[in-house]
Amino acid sequence: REVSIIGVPSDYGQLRRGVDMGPSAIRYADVVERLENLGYEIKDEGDILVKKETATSQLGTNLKNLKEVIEVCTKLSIKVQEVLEDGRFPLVLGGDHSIAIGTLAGLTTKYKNLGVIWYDAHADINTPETSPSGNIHGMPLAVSLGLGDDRLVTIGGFAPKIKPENIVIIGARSVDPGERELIKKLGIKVYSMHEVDRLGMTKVIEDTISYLNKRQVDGVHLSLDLDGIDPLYTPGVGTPVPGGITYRESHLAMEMLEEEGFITSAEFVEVNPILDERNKTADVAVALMGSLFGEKLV
Ligand code: DIR
Ligand code: MN
Ligand code: MN
Ligand code: MN
Repeated sequence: REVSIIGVPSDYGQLRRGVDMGPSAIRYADVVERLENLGYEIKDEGDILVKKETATSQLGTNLKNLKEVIEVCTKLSIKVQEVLEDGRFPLVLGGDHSIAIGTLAGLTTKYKNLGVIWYDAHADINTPETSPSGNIHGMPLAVSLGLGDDRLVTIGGFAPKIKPENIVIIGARSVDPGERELIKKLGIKVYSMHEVDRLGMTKVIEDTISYLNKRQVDGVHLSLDLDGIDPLYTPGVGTPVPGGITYRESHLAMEMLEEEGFITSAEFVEVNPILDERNKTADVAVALMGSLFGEKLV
């Protein structure tokens, strides 16, 4: 398979600076070499141009840096669409999780019944009304479902991008009250840490695969927030939450998804080298990409 790497050096979706350096940190962790060694043809498309603004704009809303997030996600959606048109696998490196709005807008120009696996400590399904922070990285799932600020919802010119019954959230352990209500109302499938503990990761991924297969999805996007993993292993994230998925469980999840030949695009987000310990979090991200692309001893 041919893979295109797209860096998105944006930190506008939240307030902890430094996550814009995530793509560099992941490249320094040798992502290209790692995947080339697995026999893939890798094209590093470089970074989406993200302007470093000194004054940002909320465009009269409670959404922080709304104007900048719209610009970044619009550019990213176009790039993702181009990569798909070239028949390549988009591998997006964040940046904070608001960039998923752009990734999903690009992907759904091709995939009309896309499945989404959201690997995250959070549900990222806040709307402007429910958000406690105004940070857009807490909103990409809602936006992609057509809920939230119209200028975000309509990026790419159509909405909604995805269906609630095509989403599986794995690793959730910090969910806001409004998010909880919306998840219930829409009947979104969630494997919180309770289910991960109780069922084990093997069963969680088996069930995820059969659930999405039943939905007859035409592609599956993996959106992996490094804060889904326990901060013991990935301390370099802006909103760490203890009690997360382990390093081994995460590898197992990636390996099982790879065995199924299931994933058609992926993004790895929220790597913040300023908050990290010796690039540990980027190293874990690249190790997980290795497993997602078929790295195994035997
Ligand atoms: C919180 C934090 N739910 C918010 N979200 C994070 O601000 O909406 N998502 N950190 O990854
Ligand atoms: Mn997230
Ligand atoms: Mn998160
Ligand atoms: Mn592995």
